[in-house]
Amino acid sequence: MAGRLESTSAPLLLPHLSLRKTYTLQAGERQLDLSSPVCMGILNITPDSFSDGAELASADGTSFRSDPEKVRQRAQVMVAAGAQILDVGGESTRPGAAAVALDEELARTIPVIELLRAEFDILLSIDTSSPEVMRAAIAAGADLVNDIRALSNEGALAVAAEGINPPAVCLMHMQGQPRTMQQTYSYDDVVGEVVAFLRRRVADCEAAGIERNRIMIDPGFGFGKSAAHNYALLKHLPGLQQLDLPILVGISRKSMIGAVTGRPVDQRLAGSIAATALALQAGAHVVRTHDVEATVDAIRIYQACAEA
Ligand code: PT1
Repeated sequence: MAGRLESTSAPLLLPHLSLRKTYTLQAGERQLDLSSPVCMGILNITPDSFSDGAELASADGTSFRSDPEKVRQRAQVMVAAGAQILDVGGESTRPGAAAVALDEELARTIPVIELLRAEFDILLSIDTSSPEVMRAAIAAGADLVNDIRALSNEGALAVAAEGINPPAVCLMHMQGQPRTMQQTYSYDDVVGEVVAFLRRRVADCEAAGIERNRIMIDPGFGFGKSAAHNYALLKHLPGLQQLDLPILVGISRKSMIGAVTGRPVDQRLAGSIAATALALQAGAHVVRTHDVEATVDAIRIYQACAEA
């Protein structure tokens, strides 16, 4: 890598390209090579138009159930487009969303993990904060626990550390709780506070017995942050590299894209991809997205540039 950069006549035009560290994430018994960035496809099992979950609904019932055939198809399309992780979530965590009952979250997510595990040889992620859901999802074949609350619920750290081949974990920063997080937030130094928070949670994980090679970090775009906070975090994403862990970003279709482009959720693809390219250049290793095909193209363009 360094040799390639030295051979160019205008060194360090894109300085972050030379700073990327590579990792291998241990996730259950699987390994994820992060020497080039990877795409995590979103499979939201929620009655939520933002996330397309509504399209996965089965016809009947008052509680939300997904149609297995639609889920399988959506997953198949994402895997064929190059997703290396599928992130299954049963609790909407976008701004304003209410909490979901444990039984409902289990009923939404566990059958989906089981069906995906039977069909796909890729990393499966469970997007939850509930230790009960984590344990059931891991038993059903999940390799990664993606927790917007960074394993802060009682018992979550212990579940994530359990067993001989524990899951990987993604620790995310959030200020407040999804239902109200966009009503009030305050920072003196958003980048410094996010880094300090993640550093503490990583230390808590290690103290609970979670090995470092199973940990990813995430600044939590849109979670208790203004558009300006989100863009400060994107600009200063290289600052997260001081924790020496893989970095996951979730930008896809979020209000930070709408705030700048003025576009509604269904017209935010171009803006999301532009922000993704910046995040990749700033060192992101995993990109969580609804739009796998376009995101994988962005990753390929980034990678070609990095290797030039
Ligand atoms: C994320 C993420 C996530 N985002 C991880 N998990 C969501 N690790 C769910 C908006 O501003 O970034 N990282 N799980 C979705 N949450 C949001 C938040 C959706 C904000 C939309 C917004 O529009």
